[in-house]
Amino acid sequence: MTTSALPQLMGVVNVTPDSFSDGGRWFEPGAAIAHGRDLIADGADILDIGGESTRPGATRPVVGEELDRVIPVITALAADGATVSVDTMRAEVAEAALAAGATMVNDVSGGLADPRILEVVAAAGAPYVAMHWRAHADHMRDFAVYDGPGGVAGTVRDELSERVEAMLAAGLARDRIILDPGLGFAKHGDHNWQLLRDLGPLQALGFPLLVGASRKSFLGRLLADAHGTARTVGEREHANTALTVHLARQGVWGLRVHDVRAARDALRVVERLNGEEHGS
Ligand code: PMM
Repeated sequence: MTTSALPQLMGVVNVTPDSFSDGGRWFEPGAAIAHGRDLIADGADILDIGGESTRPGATRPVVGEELDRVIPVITALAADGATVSVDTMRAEVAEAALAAGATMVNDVSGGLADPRILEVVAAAGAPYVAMHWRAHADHMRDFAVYDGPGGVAGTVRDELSERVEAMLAAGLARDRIILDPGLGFAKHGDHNWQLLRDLGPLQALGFPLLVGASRKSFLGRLLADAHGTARTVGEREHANTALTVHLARQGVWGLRVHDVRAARDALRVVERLNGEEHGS
């Protein structure tokens, strides 16, 4: 019976007009702050606040726009005492977010989009999530090719391993690094399933893993109806709950989720099955 620690739950606060999962819902700062508070009440360990949509085909906000979106929300939620991560690829945004109270940086590009971000994070001594990434959202689909001998799992491992070298060279401490396979980023449906099935090569690198499967389109396609129409974003939660249990049992460090309450319920079940006594 495994008794490994349960994953950290990172609740998503997208302060964007166009994220594919929840674009526009929390675009006003007041709505985003209230949503962050709800996620904490639901059991989030970390709030991940982002101002740039990475939906396939999305165009990037300019840096001033991104700052205007995230900084007021980070300031308010950090002042509440929440553990705040900023979801950004930009050094300037990471720097301002850390000054506003964020204590973690989640960079979907793993330092490729703006290499200076690594120096900013190293100087702050903050934990850094480096996701597997190949290109910006407007053309990432062109890069979804994994025909090397290691398959998708081996290729993602090798490319993240190169990013780790860059992080260490920039001065990040090894124990501040968290890796993420980047589900849905320059990956077709089957690539995501192969990664979920076989996290072993990535885990063998020896870093904690964060995984973000919540509401992604590969779940919508899995659950497509008889006409092949993908299940809508809001109706993919049960599939994500199944993945929450699967990933918790694989020993991942964290899960990036939209519905924290559902994920927390699933982790309670895992905890009970692991034999940890907690009431009835
Ligand atoms: N996915 C999205 C955004 N940020 N960060 C990490 N570390 N891992 C992910 O898988 C990830 C991310 C896109 O999803 P959203 O638009 O629903 O937030």
